[in-house]
Amino acid sequence: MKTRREFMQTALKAAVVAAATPPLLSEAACAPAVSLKSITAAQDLNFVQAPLPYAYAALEPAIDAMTMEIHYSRHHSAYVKNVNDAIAAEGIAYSTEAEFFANTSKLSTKARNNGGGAWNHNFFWMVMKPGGGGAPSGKVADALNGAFGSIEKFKEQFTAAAMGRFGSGWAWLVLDNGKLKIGSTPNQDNPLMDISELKGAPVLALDVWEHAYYLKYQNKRNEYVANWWSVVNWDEVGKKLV
Ligand code: MN3
Repeated sequence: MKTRREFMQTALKAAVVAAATPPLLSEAACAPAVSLKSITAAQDLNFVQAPLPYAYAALEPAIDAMTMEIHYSRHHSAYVKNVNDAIAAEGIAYSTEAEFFANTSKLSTKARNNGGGAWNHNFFWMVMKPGGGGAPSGKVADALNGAFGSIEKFKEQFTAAAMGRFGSGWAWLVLDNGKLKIGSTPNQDNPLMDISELKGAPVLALDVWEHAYYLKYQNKRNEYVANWWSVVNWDEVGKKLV
């Protein structure tokens, strides 16, 4: 049995690899002009749960360890398993995540919801880090100031999107044709989906499902959102602005 230290070292190494090759962008960049489905079924899309790049307790006090553990090891892992089950059972032939989401309108509800859940959480873990938050600087600050007038106005608008999403869903900052936009999606939909009203490449995301905060915050989504800013990984946001 691995010690916790060994486990974390393995997880961190895997996270470094994952960070170097974001799944969507790397697959999109390598997407073949012709689907490989015609060549071999082994090329079928398979969603992977990225290793959590920090310990369950690392984002405390903003996000408590038990919430992180349940969120990652039960909710997220279930989305990954269920979307892969749907892909296999339904013979879904897309070979990249980008292609899968661009054709969401043709997918089953199970494939749509669980595919979104698999991708959205992989993205969410990456845009947070222990000791994050603070004021963004450099090109992130320039981009947010340019698009929203000030960092404070950006945070206000993003918070409003997170608070205004009725029921379960996500708040997003996206880059759409060079323009930064804020919005939200219901359930596990995301801005890569053809059916989404909000479209663009995700830059920052916040999970506002109750499972993301209820153990610690109960009905106080506003406190969860306010504290979440202290773990935002602005370095990762900057990478997505390139
Ligand atoms: Mn969630």
